[in-house]
Amino acid sequence: MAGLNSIALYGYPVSNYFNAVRGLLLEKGLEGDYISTSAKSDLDITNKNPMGKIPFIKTTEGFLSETLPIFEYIETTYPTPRLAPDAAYERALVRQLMNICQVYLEDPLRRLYPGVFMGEQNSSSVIAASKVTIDRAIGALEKMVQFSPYLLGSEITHADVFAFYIFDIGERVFRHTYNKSLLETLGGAADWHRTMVSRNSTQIVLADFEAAFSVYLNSKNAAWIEPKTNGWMYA
Ligand SMILES: N[C@@H](CCC(=O)N[C@@H](CS)C(=O)NCC(=O)O)C(=O)O
Repeated sequence: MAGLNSIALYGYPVSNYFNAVRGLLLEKGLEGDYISTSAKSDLDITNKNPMGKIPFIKTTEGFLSETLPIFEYIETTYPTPRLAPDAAYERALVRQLMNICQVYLEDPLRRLYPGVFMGEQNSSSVIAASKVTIDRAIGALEKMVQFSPYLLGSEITHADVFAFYIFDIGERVFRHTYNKSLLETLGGAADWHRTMVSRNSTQIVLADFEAAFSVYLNSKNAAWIEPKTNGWMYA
């Protein structure tokens, strides 16, 4: 990777987690090639990421997986420009938001992927259970986010980069399953999403996502059909 001799990124651009790490690297000015890898449980990958998931990175000291610790590692290794506050409490607030997004928003949305993106059916119990957790997460986020214009203030942080890729794919899942907009459900999120889309890093990541996602949806005979209209997410 250009300017990124000590970190190599593994994964593929359909993954919101992979895209979040790539987005952070780009925000740090660390664009370069990545090593295209799909998630598997074979030895070839589990000796690099014990869970066999993507993304993972290779550092000068060894492999590292799980997106939140990868964010932390990148921030410590490449502190400029800063995307996480120095002060312990403020930094922990950023992490708190990311954790809530990962556990209570991303995870229940992901449980719906089979019926939306993978040519399978979601059971009514999964649809109902996911909605309960997503609603609770949105209620929590309403209490936490500022949208001024970023989630936690005037400066972009890890929370924006991480949450953006959850909301971006989550909008598709939520619309398809519940027939309403996730971005509209969290008031102010549509403007924040627009702000994030306008960033150079996001444009690069989304260009690769859209190309790879279209191939993925076709290969899975997905129920979700990607709208062709520009700005459909805000309609
Ligand atoms: N907790 C992990 C989640 C990563 C994850 O779920 N990656 C997906 C792709 S978006 C994956 O590898 N799925 C395949 C699998 O679960 O086996 C992280 O923070 O990186």
